[in-house]
Amino acid sequence: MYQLPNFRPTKAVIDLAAIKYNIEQLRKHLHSNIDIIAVVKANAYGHGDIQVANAALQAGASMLAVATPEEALHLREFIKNTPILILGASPVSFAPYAAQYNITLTVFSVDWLSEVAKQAKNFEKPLKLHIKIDSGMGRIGVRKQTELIALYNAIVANKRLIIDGIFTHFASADEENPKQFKEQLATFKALVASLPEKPRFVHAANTAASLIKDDVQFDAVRFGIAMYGLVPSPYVEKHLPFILKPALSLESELVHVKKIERGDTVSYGGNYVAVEEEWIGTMPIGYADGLVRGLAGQEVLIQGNRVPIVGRICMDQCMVKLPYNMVVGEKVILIGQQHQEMIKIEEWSERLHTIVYEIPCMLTSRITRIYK
Ligand code: PMH
Repeated sequence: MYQLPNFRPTKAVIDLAAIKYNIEQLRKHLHSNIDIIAVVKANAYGHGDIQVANAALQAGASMLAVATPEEALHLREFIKNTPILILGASPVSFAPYAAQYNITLTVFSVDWLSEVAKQAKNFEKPLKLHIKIDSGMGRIGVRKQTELIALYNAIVANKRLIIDGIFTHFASADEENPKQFKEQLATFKALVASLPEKPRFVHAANTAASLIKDDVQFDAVRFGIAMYGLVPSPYVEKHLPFILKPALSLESELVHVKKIERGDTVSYGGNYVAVEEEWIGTMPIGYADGLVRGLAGQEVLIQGNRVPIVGRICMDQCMVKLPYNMVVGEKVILIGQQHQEMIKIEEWSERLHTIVYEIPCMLTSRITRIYK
């Protein structure tokens, strides 16, 4: 793939070996006949869809899952034969493209299906479908047995449509209280059992369910966040069956270093005021890169020291308070390890009162992803 040279020193480094390691560990943890569906939606949670998908396939995944038609078509340009499942709703107008490019669609509405069925005779190849069950997530999916059977019959009646799978999604598999998880699992199992014939792929488990729940592997698991080496929740962290290796680090460099005097201010609003002589470094990363303003005060690593971001974060730049004079070009780690110190994605997500998932997704396309 053609990549422009990277002049700006701000970059996300993606360790594909870590991604492979995480999948290989999952492979060992699962029963041997279970397929791994690598969830690479949202540009592989911000890590880079094609590179992550290839690494995942090399490590033992056999299917890819995305959220939108655009994401599926982008993958298909580079990855020819692997099944790609779109987990979200696709417009009827996309169905002919899906059939042509071997992209599997999620179906949960009889109305949608009858519109697609009308066009199906013109499809170049049969269209593969996975039925989505809403067992309690309340997002998309069939909720009642009558709806499910109607959908099933409508698919079976059309020779150009194939029921390749049926699946559901858990709302709270990563939480300590198992009540909702158990109810969802029972609902899903009962609905699957009501079908005249089991589709090839029954799947339900996300990362949390794959790692810490029993009796939930069915034919395949959908592995997302842990593939990137991140843990869905503190509860899952306590029960992890194997260690995960984070794949993403974020780095930059000092582009300017200066001494300021007591009373001097830093950045917009002038609300960071030096209380003594201070060394201030400037880094070329800001909120337009995903270093959102709520991260003011967050520490970064320089020469193995924890150093705080001071003043307001600007669109393209921000400032740090250095412990002493340093040279321009000094490396800065915003996420990752330097010497004995480590800044985990969890540190950012806690500061921002969010989940780890959101952090790599919010690094914008201006940040070049480098692969190692
Ligand atoms: N399957 C579906 C349908 C999903 O929506 C997701 C993640 C996964 C599997 C993978 O989950 P994991 O990353 O926990 O393994 N979806 C989302 C979401 O919609 N918001 O955050 C994560």
